[in-house]
Amino acid sequence: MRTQQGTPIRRDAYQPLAYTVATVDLDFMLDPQETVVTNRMRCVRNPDAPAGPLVLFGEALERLSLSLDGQVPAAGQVREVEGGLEIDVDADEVLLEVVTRIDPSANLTLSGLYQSRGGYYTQCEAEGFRRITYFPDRPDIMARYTVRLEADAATCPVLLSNGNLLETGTLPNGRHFARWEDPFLKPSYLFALVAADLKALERRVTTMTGRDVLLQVWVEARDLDRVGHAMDSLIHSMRWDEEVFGLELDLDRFMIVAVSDFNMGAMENKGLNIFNTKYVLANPETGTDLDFENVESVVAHEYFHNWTGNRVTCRDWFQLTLKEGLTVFRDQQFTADMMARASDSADAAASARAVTRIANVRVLRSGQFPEDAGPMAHPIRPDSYQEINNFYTATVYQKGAEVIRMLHTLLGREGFRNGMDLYFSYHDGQAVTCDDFVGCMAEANGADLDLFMRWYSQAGTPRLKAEGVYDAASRSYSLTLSQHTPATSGQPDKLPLHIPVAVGLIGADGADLPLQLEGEARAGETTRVLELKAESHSWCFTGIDAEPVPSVLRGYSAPVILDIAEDDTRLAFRMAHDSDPFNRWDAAQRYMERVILALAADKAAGRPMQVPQAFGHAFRALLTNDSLDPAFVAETLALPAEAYLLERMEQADPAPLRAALIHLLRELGQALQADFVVRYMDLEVEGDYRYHPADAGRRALRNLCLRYMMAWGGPTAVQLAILQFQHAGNMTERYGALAALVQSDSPERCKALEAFHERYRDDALVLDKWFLLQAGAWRWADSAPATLEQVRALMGNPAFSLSNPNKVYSLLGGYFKANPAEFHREDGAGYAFWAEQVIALDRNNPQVASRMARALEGWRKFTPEIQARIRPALERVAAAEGLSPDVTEIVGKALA
Ligand code: B3K
Ligand code: ZN
Repeated sequence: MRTQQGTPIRRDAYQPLAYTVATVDLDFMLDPQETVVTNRMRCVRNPDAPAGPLVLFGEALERLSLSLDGQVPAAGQVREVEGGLEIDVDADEVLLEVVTRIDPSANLTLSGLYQSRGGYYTQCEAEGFRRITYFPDRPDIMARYTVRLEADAATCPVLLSNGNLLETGTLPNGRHFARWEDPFLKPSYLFALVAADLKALERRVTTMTGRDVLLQVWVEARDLDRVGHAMDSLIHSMRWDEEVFGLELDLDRFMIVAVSDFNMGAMENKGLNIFNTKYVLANPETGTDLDFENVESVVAHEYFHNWTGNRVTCRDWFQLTLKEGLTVFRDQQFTADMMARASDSADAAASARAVTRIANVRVLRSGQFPEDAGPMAHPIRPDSYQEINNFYTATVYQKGAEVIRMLHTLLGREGFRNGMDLYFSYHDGQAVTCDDFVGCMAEANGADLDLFMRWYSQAGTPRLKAEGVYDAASRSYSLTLSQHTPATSGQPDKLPLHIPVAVGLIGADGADLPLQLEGEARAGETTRVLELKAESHSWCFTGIDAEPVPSVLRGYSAPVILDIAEDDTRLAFRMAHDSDPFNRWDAAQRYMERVILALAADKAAGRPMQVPQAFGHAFRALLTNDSLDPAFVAETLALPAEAYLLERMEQADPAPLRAALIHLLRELGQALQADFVVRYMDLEVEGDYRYHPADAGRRALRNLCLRYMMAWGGPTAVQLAILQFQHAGNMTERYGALAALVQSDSPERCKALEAFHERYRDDALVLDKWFLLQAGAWRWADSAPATLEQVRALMGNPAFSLSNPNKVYSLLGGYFKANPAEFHREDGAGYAFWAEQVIALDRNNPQVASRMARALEGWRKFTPEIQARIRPALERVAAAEGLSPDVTEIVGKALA
């Protein structure tokens, strides 16, 4: 049975259960405080498992009755054990009926069955189903479900569950019911129900084989004007999966439901996806371009899970990346294709793809690299965990997607597709492992991927070193690649990985050279994928007339840190000429990172800060280059994330880093003011708002110009910001102007914040932005109020609530995670506040508390003085009474 609290669960301890479940028939009598769940299931002995009792997990359940084949169990036949029940069964098959009572209104964990704004919703992944009824709640138990829901007709006119609707009817006392049947086998984590007062936007579409299907997006009536984009995104996702992978929707009805209180982004329940409102609702007045993009990609992600996750699922939770890494990769490809498709030239399409890739890599570098360098470092397939909910990580998701992308790079588009086809032909309807997936990729392509499997077992970000030597006499260029993965907690020794490295060589005129590898017939390509499989290997390129500039890791072909000796001139050269847009962006970011870290070092040492002139020139050259796609330029001139920069410091120190960033923004804002103004004026988007990459790119660069100008804060800048704020035709412009004002010391910032609040006071999602912006505010003048005091004050705003995850993520998450200089203030008050809030949150919602707790897990990267201030806060949380396993694991690992 489930282990004792605090003992880790190990991947190598996997055992199939002695009894599985063939069919489940659930009956819900919904009531806010006393919901009664009757669960009748046919349990069958598993011939492939060692003999043992029937195991049922259960948590926070009140058991009203239990029978076996209609009989009261014999004395001692049913045993209560930690985490559930064990039942001795003689027969190969038994019909078990268990009736439980639960209290949805008191369920603030938002796991299991809970209430939000008067409705009932479920969240079962990973282990929420056991909070609804007793069940062998593991992903390898796949069963057929039928569900009957009964609720008050006035407050919950809509009754939904997975699959197809069989029957509805009215009952006495104002109640009504619905019966649903899911024709597909599914694990319990994909179960869902919704009973609420909702309205749907509906569309009927025809699938690739000519089946007519019904699509619905369910929201509260007041939000119906914000669901069009989610519906379009769903239809685009369906088409894309048909075209690219030959995968069709397998149900007659597919539903998306939006709920305001939700721990994560969304959930892929079979046929009934439940979403955080943040990833469904978007219209021009309330959603930014980024919101539109996020809605599209999350809708796609959850839809794609229908095949990668639902039809083929995970054998155990250690295999989580099997569905998550693969599905993130699929949604990234989808977004890139959608962006490219909307572009009006091949160049624009290539740039749009690069912009998508850049966004993916930004998330990896700022979210996953720190994780890989801290106490929570784990392979994409972890070896152990204490609380599975802590392992829905950037490593499992984002690095997992990079691992799938490497397979795609190594096998090619067609080879990858063949591997996917084989995967579904072997494993449809099964719960499998990552080895099964990679095995199909290998078999379909006759490829040897044994070495590649190390990506699944080794944690830590590999360092890739590239060194080139030009030999004029032989007209050859030799490139040596070597790799090294630093030790991570629990994994001191690392082995070499199989790394695809895309490489190009740039000639003095800025054009790519055709590549000819010594001893190889094939020639002419300008980018080659080199496969590094050992600690070090050299490649020799021939027929090269003069020393080239190498462009290594094009398109970011592997999730590694590239170490390459490049002086400023070379970086500026690649920033201007690299034909690979990703690497061109990367060159700019490397240059900017170098400048920022040098400024921070000057600040820390008490020396005056001085932005190098050459950098200013290179920056200006990009800013004024109007032949480049504005979206790309915006990415190139945007600051690297502070979280990533902290990772790159010898000893992380947020205060001088922040001073460096402010200095850089101000200096550039002043020196290039005229260029910023010209660009700003040119980029105005005419006409009605449309979510389109070309328009979004212009708005992004325009907002970036405003941000630099406002950092300097001349009167023109202030005037432009106020005008944009007041006359914005959409949220991207309004929010962009507000952000520029807030990130400045202009007295106008307060007025703008008030006006924004006034305008959107009843709009929860827009207020989340308002909270986030203030939580993330930098201090541009010593006289400015401290952010912590602002955050505390904002917690008293009637729109704020500790029990709404979105509010917590915006205000507290914004402060703990997106504002390092203010959070790590010298008096340690930020840490005391953190401890207080983590403990308070943990009483109600351990998953949310744990996410906030993770803000300090990387504490050992900071200077010794900062560490000394953080430790007591960690110890205070660790010592708190009744701490959840979720937070216990995080602070335990941090302090270990
Ligand atoms: N599979 C869910 C995540 C569930 C998180 C549980 N703590 C959403 C997704 O990845 O699509
Ligand atoms: Zn997912």
